[in-house]
Amino acid sequence: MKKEISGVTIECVKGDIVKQPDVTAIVNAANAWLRMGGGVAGAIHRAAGPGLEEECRPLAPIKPGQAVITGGHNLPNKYVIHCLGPRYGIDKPEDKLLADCYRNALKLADEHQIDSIAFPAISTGIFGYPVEEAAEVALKTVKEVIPTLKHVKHIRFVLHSDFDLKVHEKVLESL
Ligand code: AR6
Repeated sequence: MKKEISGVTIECVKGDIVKQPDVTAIVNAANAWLRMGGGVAGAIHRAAGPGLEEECRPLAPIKPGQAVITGGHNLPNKYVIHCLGPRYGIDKPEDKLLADCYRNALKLADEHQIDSIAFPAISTGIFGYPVEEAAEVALKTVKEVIPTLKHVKHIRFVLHSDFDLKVHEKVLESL
């Protein structure tokens, strides 16, 4: 499902974040130390190869809500933007910290003249953020940031399950 807001396309698809060869940057649901880990971070580091962890080392640790950028190494994407999402119930206020992830990632992308970017549902896996709440924060933040973007024209949410896709589509529809 797609929607256009102020000339920027927002899209929700079901899939794997490391299989988005047509976007310039993918976003990592990282850990503070920017190491391999599980979930999205594991998939990204496995696909990118050891050069990614090496490039990440001097950039770590990062704080909840922060975003940093690296190259894509063996991934088909030019860049990886690493965001540390809040741990639900622990890092507070979690909605502000989650919004910061999307805001900071998009700002960084725009500064690097990136035209297209794919996000996973940050914090909704190991970090325990309920997907319904996270989708509201994610999509509303993206809508809010769009008017400030000069280069980013395509924003894709890559969801791992039918349920997560449905939840995001419902919020996108209501934007
Ligand atoms: N592509 C797209 N989405 C995925 C993929 C994939 N390949 N794999 C999982 N998801 P998570 P978090 C979904 O746990 O909650 C890591 O170990 C998943 O179903 O990757 O921010 C880090 O090292 C869920 O909906 O990220 C951190 O320690 C969403 O992506 C911690 O986990 C996010 O799940 C970060 O936890």
